[in-house]
Amino acid sequence: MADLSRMSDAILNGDAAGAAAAAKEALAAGADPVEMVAQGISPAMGEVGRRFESGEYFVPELLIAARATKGIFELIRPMMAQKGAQPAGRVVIGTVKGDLHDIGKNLVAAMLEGGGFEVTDLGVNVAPEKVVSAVKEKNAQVVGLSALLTTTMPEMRNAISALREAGLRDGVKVMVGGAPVTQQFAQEVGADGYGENAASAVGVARKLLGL
Ligand code: B1M
Repeated sequence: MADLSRMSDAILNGDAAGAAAAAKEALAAGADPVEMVAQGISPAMGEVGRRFESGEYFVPELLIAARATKGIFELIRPMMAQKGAQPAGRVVIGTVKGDLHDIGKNLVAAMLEGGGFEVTDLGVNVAPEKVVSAVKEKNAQVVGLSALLTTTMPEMRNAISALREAGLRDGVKVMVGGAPVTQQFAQEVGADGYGENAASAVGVARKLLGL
């Protein structure tokens, strides 16, 4: 396993050029892109969130750390996509209406891509009707919904209701996640699965599709 500590440190310092350079070095040393997300980017961004909560970091530090991860994703995304010729399944993912947090959702999307899924990322502030049209357009088998605010969690229920009203609910599995979301909440809103973190989300999606 290549040393990912330089890449993680660069993310924590918001050093986009250093993070990309360290990621290139790790790849050259044989690092697996999926492991780079699970064992490098994901814990580093978790630590960024922790430092924000404890008052060590403020909004600018958060945003430049997130920007540093984007450069790494640009490097590794094509390599992740090459891994599997046949997609494991088609996933449509987004952060729910009213919610602009996308760092965790981006990690989940990257891990799913690395796990061989074809992922359509709808971005943030995704209204239920947009979920419905994307499921139709992409013929999606899994819908992934992320929420970071307690005030936007009910949008998960709204998106699931919209799928039901559009007659699509039986043909698609819904996975939910995000810091305030729990297994119990997932059951309450009628989701099929709950992903606690980016790494476990891949296993949940596979299980939902019986893989
Ligand atoms: Co905001 N924010 N934020 N924020 N922010 C939180 C969530 C908060 C807990 C901070 C706090 O006050 N302690 C709080 C919510 C409180 C609550 O709801 N009870 C909060 C607030 C209040 C707000 C604003 C309202 C602040 C304001 O303006 N007054 C505002 C809301 C804007 C909006 O959305 N409408 C706001 C804004 C922002 C920024 C823009 C500054 C920035 C977001 C930048 C971005 O995402 N591009 C931001 C950030 C960064 C945070 C914290 C610090 C970090 C979130 C994060 O990225 N964590 C957060 C506090 C915290 O969580 N420590 C906070 C790292 C990330 C890797 O973890 O997102 O949990 P996470 O994702 C994990 C898992 O949850 C899981 O896997 C991921 C990787 O392992 N997961 C899934 C996530 N989605 C999944 C989906 C799945 C499966 C697993 O399946 C589909």
